[in-house]
Amino acid sequence: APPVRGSVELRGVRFGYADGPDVLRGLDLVVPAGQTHAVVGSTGAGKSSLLRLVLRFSDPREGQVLLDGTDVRELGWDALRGAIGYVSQDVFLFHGTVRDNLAYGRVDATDEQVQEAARQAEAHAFITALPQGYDTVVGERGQTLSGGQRQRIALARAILRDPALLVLDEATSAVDTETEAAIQRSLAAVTASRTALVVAHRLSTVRDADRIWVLADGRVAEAGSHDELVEAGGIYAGLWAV
Ligand code: DUT
Repeated sequence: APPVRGSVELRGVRFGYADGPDVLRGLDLVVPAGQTHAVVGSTGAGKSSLLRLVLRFSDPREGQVLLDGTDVRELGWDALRGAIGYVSQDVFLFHGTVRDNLAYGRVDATDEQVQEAARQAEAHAFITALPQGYDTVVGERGQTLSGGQRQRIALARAILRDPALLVLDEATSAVDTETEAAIQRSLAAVTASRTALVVAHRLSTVRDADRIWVLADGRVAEAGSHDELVEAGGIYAGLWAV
């Protein structure tokens, strides 16, 4: 098997928007290839800004963002887009069939590959329960899917594209416990063989992470495993009231 890739490193990253103040003030963070790391912190702590830098939607004022040891500013756009699967909070579904939405970015995928990805992402069951199954038209003015269903479609999309790194901005919307468990299994399937950086809003996601980074005021305030951070009794413990 090829080596697992997708390692991420931020070195002394300072960042702010336009001519506004610094939002990130000297961030150092490493996600080794193959691991799943979670980023948590209160609103405005800079979690989405961190993801923006990894995706190169923005560049830092100072410091470096590295993907597999190469500064993302030196990677071509095709290489960057090919290496990273991005699942945003607002999953983009276009007006088309579920199948076409799943195969977005992988138009060459066979029906078998599409269905296998959907199975892994825990999306197959609800898709087959739709009026026309995989041929059901969704998206703008189409069949409405719940937030949890949309996120699982996006995870299936990511499985199909097989990126080295998954960057996930977890949805904040409340879901029932059954959906929560399904999303959890889906996430476990996507992150099993690749690197993942997740802005986490669910306790179940951070519990499973190899390492948790707690951002506060644009800095890493705490880092460690769930148990270590609970034991420390700091910001993390307060966030989840555990
Ligand atoms: N900010 C801007 N312009 C933007 C986005 C954010 O000035 O286009 C500011 C708002 C905030 C800081 O940057 O003071 C950090 O925002 P970010 O969205 O990175 O924080 P978050 O931790 O992701 O917050 P949330 O959990 O509310 O998404």
